[in-house]
Amino acid sequence: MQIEKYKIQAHNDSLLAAHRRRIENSVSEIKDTEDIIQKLIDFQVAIPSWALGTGGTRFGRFSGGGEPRNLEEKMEDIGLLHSLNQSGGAISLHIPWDIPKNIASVKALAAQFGLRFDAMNSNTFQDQPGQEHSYKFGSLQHVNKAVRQQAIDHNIEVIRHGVDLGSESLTVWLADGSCFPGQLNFRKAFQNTLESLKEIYAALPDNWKIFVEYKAFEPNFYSTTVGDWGQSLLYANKLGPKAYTLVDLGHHLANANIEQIVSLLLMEGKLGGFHFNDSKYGDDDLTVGSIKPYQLFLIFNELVEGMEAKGMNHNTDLGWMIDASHNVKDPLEDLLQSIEAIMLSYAQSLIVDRKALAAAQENNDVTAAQEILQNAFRTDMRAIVAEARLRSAGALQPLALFRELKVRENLIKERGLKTIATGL
Ligand code: RM4
Ligand code: MN
Ligand code: MN
Repeated sequence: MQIEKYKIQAHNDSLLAAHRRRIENSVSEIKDTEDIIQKLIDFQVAIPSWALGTGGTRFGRFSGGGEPRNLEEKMEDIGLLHSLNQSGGAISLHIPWDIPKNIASVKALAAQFGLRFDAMNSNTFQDQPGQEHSYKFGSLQHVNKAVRQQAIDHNIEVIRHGVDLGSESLTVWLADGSCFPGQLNFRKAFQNTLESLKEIYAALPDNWKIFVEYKAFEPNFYSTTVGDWGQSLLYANKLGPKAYTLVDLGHHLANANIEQIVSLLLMEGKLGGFHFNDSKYGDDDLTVGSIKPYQLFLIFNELVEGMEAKGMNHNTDLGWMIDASHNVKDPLEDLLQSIEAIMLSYAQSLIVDRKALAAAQENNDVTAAQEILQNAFRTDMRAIVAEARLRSAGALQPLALFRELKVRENLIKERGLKTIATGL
């Protein structure tokens, strides 16, 4: 299914008068709105190929219907989403869940939907049918070189698929670790992992980056071999200039100060990728901004401040991706909500009065500093974000239009009620 342009146009026309009133009000209250709108238009977030189906937990999975049955249908879903909000113009593939069968036709489809191939993701956390060695006790860290080699070869194969598609980065997330004290020699596990990563690093094309993603716990519950940003940064530094740390919002221990982490990683020039989601307890993979919107804003505030300090391009110099699992909501609706939350936080972080904040910091004026941040966070940026969508031919209200057009009902008609997407 595709959404015809005239339907988006009609939807926008019906809402235009009310939108005009709101945007005029915002423009009169907020400085530099043209610059902000342009930045919002440029900002694109990748959608992972595993986020289009219903997610599940180890207790169960409740399929919602009309799930994409193959890579082409997943791309079609992202195309739908992108046509509604014009902010999800990239796809991130997980191999082997989504191995492209026909490169030329997959590329043509991507071009048709206006999508680019973002970071490739390898998978050595599951055993695949016919695989020689098991990853039960780890992959790149494994005590047996043959297992490590298999995992290295897999990552190199993922790079090859990425090269075919025009991707320029590899994200390595490892489930490696241990479940019980004594199970692992921490130093050996680290060294094995480092050596394995070095072999993968050596296979990277010149223009590629490798992102080392960390996670504090799960599926291993005693230790994780890339468990936090310190460990990830150690690997990234030892690997070389093409290696970066990837921050996934759900991969920290409770109450970690993620905004401080991203600030320092940016300072070191070692923040490479970012996975958006939200959580209350752990790696919950909930809709972005649904639980802790202020934290999301504070993180964006540091991202923008840190990128500005380094003269980085907000859109292209970091790999932005949503990494969420949709267990009870329609995945496409959930993704529309996530992108909206990202754009709102990004927009709010762009209006922080940085000069005044720096002055307050220099004067130890704690109250003023807090006021400056909260002023930005409490500013309603919805009309500005909608205006950016309008100018790039998206819908003023993507979620409302998604429902009006009965997109899910149509997908169920096309694909059936019982389809299951590959993924977790
Ligand atoms: C992991 C991690 C990875 C993602 C997998 C599916 O927890 O967040 O980025 O690829 O889940
Ligand atoms: Mn992730
Ligand atoms: Mn995760």
